[in-house]
Amino acid sequence: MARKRKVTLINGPNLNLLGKRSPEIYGSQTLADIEAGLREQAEQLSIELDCFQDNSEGALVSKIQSCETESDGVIINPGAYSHTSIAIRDALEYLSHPIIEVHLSNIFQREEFRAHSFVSELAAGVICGLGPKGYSLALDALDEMLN
Ligand code: CA2
Repeated sequence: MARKRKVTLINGPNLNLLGKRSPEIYGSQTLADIEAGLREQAEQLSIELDCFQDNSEGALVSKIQSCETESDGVIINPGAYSHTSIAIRDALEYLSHPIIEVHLSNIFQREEFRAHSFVSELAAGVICGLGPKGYSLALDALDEMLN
């Protein structure tokens, strides 16, 4: 029997606050709600989903490094580190698996500093502005890529 495909969902700083503040920008679903929906979707697709969130850059870098052996594909919302972190970019560059970058908000409609992400050039695809649906679309895209 074929080995189950593994996808890691990584969320960066402050995304643990989803649903608790700023619903006008980020919506009303909590991160736990989003992860639960994605786990259901993953089960339908016979994908093993690992969900991870951390507020610190080092923890995110370590998690990304572990994905090389622990995962077949990565969905990442690096939060504000998208716009600042060369360490996260370098860790992602070392991965040989497909990466999909997701942002809940449309980063191009906001402050100018959000319009550049160090991650985007490494990503197989970038989804932004569609709220939590973006994670679901990313999982569907990885399902196709990993088949
Ligand atoms: O739109 C996105 O998903 C972002 O990655 C979210 C980051 C922001 O820095 C990026 O520019 C775009 C911020 C996440 C903060 O999340 C909060 C959620 C609820 C309340 C406060 C912050």
